[in-house]
Amino acid sequence: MKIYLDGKFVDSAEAKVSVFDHGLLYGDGIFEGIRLYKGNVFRLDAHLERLEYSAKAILLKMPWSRQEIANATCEACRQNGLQDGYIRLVVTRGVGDLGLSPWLCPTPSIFIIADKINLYPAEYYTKGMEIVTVPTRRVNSAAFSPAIKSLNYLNNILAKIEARQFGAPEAIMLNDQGYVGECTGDNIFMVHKGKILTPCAQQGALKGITRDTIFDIAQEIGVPIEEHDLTRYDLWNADECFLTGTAAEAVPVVKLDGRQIGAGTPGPIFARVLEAFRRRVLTEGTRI
Ligand code: PXG
Repeated sequence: MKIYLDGKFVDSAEAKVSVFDHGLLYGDGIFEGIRLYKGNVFRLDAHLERLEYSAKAILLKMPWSRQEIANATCEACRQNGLQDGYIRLVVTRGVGDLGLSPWLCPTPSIFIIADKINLYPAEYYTKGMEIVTVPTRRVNSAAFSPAIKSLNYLNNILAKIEARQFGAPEAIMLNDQGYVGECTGDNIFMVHKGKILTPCAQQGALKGITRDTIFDIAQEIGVPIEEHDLTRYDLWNADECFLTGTAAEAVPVVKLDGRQIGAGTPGPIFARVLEAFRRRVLTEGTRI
């Protein structure tokens, strides 16, 4: 496998970063997870815009243009002969002495891994997923904005561990006020009386690229959609529930904390959303 690392393609065995990189020492860096579908990098421009926003939020000045990063991303897919896959684009603060000051690091690093993707089992999409709510709360959005896709995912990882301990593949994370934020690596949506609802970023949700796509799809298929504060009570009484993310795409949820949601099967609005999503992934984005 060839990895793009600071302007060059190198074999994966040589793709190494320093132990003094602050991305490793402090989680000081940002990333994007992007999908390649049949030679189409889905919404690449939106991912690179979010990367720029994350960089700006942590005062990391990226010395590369959006076009340069886009070209490197597409080239990483071509170099590895991929038509379908998963792209991990990482920008670290770079190498610096010990101490958390980012000004110790004069040069940020960038690397891009284009690889095959591990998908959820197909039956999650046909039968629906069973998930749980975990005790680990989402970090308060005033302390650390959930919109920053940073290299520090411990909050989500702790929740993921708890999900697994409860035998679930994904978990709902509530924020410190008890409102639904998101899942460990996915945004959450519910359907109630024909309307799609999802928490806003301030309640602890990443501004997901797939989430944005659901807003466009809802408009396309004529289903009202809005951001709304959501509690577990709302989910218990939802007609449908589904998760979205770059890896998960859109996946239905039929049980939460052992309680059946809606009819206990993937719902009709979800089916329309998924159908529209699978059409869009082939047309919206950048050809490699
Ligand atoms: N919330 C969180 C916390 C995420 O990490 C999403 C929502 C969905 O956002 P997108 O932009 O993907 O629709 C994410 C994205 C992985 C992996 O390797 C995780 C994500 C994306 C791709 C791969 O586990 N999380």
